Amino acid sequence: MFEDKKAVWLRKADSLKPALHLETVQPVSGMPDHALAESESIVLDFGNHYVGRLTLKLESEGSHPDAPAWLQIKFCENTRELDETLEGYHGWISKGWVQQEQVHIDVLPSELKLPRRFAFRYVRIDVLALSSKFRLVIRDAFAEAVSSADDGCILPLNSDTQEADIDRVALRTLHSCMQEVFEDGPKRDRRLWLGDLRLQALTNSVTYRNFDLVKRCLYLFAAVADENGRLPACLFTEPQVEGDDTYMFDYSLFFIPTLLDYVLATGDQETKEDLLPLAMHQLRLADAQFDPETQLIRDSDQLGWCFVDWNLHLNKQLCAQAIWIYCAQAALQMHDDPALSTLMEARKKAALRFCYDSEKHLFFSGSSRQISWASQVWAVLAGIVENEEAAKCLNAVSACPEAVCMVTPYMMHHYAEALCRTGNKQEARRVIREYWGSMVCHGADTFWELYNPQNPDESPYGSPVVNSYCHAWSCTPSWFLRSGILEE
Ligand code: RAM
Repeated sequence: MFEDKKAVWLRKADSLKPALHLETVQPVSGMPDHALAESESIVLDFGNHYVGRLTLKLESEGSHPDAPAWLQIKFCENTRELDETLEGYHGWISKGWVQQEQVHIDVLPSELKLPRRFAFRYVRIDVLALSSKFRLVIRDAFAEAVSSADDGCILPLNSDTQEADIDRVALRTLHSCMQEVFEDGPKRDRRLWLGDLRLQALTNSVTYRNFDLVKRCLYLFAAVADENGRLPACLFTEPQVEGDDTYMFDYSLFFIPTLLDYVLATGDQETKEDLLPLAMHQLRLADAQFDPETQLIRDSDQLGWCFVDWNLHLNKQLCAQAIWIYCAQAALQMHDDPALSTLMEARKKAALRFCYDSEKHLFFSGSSRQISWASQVWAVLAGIVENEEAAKCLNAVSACPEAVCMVTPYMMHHYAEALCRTGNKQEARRVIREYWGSMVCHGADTFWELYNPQNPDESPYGSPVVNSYCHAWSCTPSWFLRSGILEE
């Protein structure tokens, strides 16, 4: 499907590849004032989060080096990573992501230019071995930082200090994730994910306004649709553009609101006409997962069939139903389709009939009738309940201690947006100040992939050692603070 189009779409994406802005940066502290002996460690602090390549100018002091200098160089996005080790890590995500190198330097003086791109504020250098006859001098250290975001575009934000801090960190998050595509995290896993793209594009529209990058990413996804026209959850760009073999119900559908937001922000009708059939096709593909009798989506216990949030206990059935409805609405804003409209209403009714307790004002999900924050949030965003009823639903979940909680800034974004939708902008602002503000209080320079205030060590991967501390989907406070959505 769409086979005749893919080569052209890929060419369009290629032609929109951005030029990266380069910046040479140096540590603001931590440069040693003495020659280092074996077993010594230092921490260079670059003063902000950067994505780039490190160069060290190394020399020796004492006798002529009679052995290699053996160094471990660790790149950390925040201070907690400085002392973390890989020992005992048995998580399901590769430990290859941990930004740690060991190098042997045979000849001194020399310039060590690490080829790999890292995401970091801190660089810890451990001298694993020298000989007793010489010491190591770090004469100079600098990094060539890269991003496709142009900070010159950013207008100052008129707000109090806390919100200005949150906005600064959110902007830095987006800045570091903006490379040749909107990456999900420059530490891990550097791919273009549809769910992350949607929120980055939204924030980009009121900050860096690099719409060509959004357009490029839309075309990249279009070019990697599979033989049935289904969009993968994410894609690789190296060594050549290729879709991942991971599909998620919600992520494929999010192509639709991402396209809509892009068209609304730019008025680019040509791209809309070009990509709309593929967008509409995602809704049709999703139909196979609905029970034609009830119009309720069939649940699944397959991990990741639908993403929603990283809480591994979350049942996704109701969220999936709501996300389909939400995306159908986005499609209808681009294209009138009475049959789709009727189907959407039927699916709203099904959610109310089979999954809503109208006395408690709570949606439940799955055969265990699970109550979660995510279900209420998505039901509100999809307009399954509206106005006062929607407000009651969000109030009810906040008074329900057993409700399965939200653990990612990604899900918190949707909560804050749902609050705005019910008119409770004050509470949305409070949530942003409390949740993202608390990461700032913990010293965040960029916002994290995962943050559960109740359990700061939480990781869906088996250990926080592979968590990413600059993660695209957490950049949306700048959208809230700059788009006007929080204004009464
Ligand atoms: C994480 C990725 C990405 C997200 C997926 C579903 O592994 O880092 O940000 O979209 O999960």
